[in-house]
Amino acid sequence: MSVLKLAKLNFSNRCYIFGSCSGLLLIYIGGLFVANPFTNTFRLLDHSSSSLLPWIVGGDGRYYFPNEHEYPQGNNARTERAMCVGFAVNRTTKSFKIVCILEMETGYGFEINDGYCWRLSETTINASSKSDLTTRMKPVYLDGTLHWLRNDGSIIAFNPETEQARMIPSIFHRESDMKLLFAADDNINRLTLILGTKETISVYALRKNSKWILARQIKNVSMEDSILVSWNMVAYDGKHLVVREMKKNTFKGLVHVEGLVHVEGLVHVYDMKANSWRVLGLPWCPSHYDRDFYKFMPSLFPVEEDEQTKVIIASDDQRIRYLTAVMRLTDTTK
Ligand SMILES: *[C@@H]1O[C@H](CO)[C@@H](O)[C@H](O)[C@H]1NC(C)=O
Ligand SMILES: *[C@@H]1O[C@H](CO)[C@@H](O)[C@H](O)[C@H]1NC(C)=O
Ligand SMILES: CC(=O)N[C@H]1CO[C@H](CO)[C@@H](O)[C@@H]1O
Repeated sequence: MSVLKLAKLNFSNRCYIFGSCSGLLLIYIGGLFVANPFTNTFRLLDHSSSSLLPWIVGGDGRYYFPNEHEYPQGNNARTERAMCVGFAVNRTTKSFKIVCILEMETGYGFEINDGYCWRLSETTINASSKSDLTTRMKPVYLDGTLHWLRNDGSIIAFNPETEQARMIPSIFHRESDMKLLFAADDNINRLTLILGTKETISVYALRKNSKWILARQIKNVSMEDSILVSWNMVAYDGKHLVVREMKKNTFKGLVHVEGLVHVEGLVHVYDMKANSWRVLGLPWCPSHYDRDFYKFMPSLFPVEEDEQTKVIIASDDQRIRYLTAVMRLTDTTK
């Protein structure tokens, strides 16, 4: 597989993709679903007894969290805390686990769902220094372990199978104008940190000694300052780096609405082997949701449950219409 498959997230109250792993999506559309877009199958999970998810997906203005942060809006909680939800698929057993990282007074705890129930892992981990999880930076699943990045560059690693947690004390220095992407290089099986300025994008790989080593430096894609609204690095797999640029609409003939800037998104892909940029497409995407891109690799992994525990959903359920629409986004034949 040489090309990144992207599933674009259409962010609205009704829809949020939490994760994509081995061809399965963890997605919220009025309910929490695990879906396989390739086989067009899905499964509804009960998230009501999770200590984190109702707070993230709720939208009624009442939010409470163990550390007593209050968010006035559900969408805020969603955009800023959705990265606490990790999604992992075990390719051998073809089973999935959802892991929520819980920030507590002195450290972190983990809540796990294996498709049936939510439970708190006995594992907790204390950090030696205080640093927040990097907002909106999705956890990276590598070597059977979920990794969450903190603002100081250290990483919290949790293995959903063994339920062992550890801190990786890596640090990096980031200038305030630098863009950041936490990812994995699938070729060399290493965690990767990508720091970008408008001129240069630097790719760092994590060594066994917990040091970030500069692996690669590439020139940015040329972006026209006069029409550039924002840009971000949104996906990386070791072969390709995906950059999303938001720029003022330059199409002629569009009715200009006063006070409203027409913004369009442009997706650039850098081929790490060919050392070249190309334009992937010009999808419509809302300007403020930079990170809503997902690597997607079709698989035949099942999501169905056994008949006894199956949650029946009417076929005309509104949520299924949305879910089907989102699953279609990943159709790579179009
Ligand atoms: C973390 O710190 C708390 C309070 O100091 C302590 O009770 C707990 O045992 C510690 N956990 C670990 C895993 O060290
Ligand atoms: C998948 O599950 C099996 C059985 O529990 C376990 O031995 C294996 O380590 C798991 N693989 C990963 C990558 O977690
Ligand atoms: C926006 C911006 O700074 N673009 C620069 C990207 O890098 C090229 C050289 O590779 C410059 O010419 C552009 O000005």
